[in-house]
Amino acid sequence: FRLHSAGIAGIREQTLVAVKPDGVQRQLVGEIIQRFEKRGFQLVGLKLVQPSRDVLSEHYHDLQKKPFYSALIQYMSSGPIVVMVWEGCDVVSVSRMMVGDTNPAAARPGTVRGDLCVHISRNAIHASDSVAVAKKEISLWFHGSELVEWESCTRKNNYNV
Ligand code: IDP
Ligand code: MG
Repeated sequence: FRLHSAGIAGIREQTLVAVKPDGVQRQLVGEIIQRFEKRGFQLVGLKLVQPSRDVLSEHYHDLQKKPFYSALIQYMSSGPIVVMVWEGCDVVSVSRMMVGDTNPAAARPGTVRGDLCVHISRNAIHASDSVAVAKKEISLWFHGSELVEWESCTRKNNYNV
């Protein structure tokens, strides 16, 4: 547990989470936000956007050569998404655990994908897969002025710092 050495800095890690078009259409936004809130993470950015193909192609540039790439861009641009920045200790890796396997059929019950969806082509949620990628994704989707630094009154209870 690295908080003792990292102190306050250790609880400032941030990740990008997005409710994909199927999740918004299926009215899962509240449920998904609630899971991150209840876990104890802190919301520092939130917006509903109709993503452009330009931003999506940057967001998924690593997958350009995959056979499902064009279907993925089509899916992701098919309607509004909710993008969020969540902050907290180990938020990147913990969010990935909360999201579950890319393929919902393999996602464990208790995860977002394991509880709320069934197929890899409509898997409801995105979360950054590393701290470095999170930094890139946050700056791709948010202007600095859209992120709010605020003092959570639960910090002492969540982290004892
Ligand atoms: P991740 O979202 O769990 O990080 P990635 O491998 O980064 O998974 O893939 C990004 C997204 O591309 C997935 O969430 C899913 O929407 C889509 N995707 C990945 N693999 C497939 C596939 O085999 N068929 C269809 N869509 C896929
Ligand atoms: Mg990924």
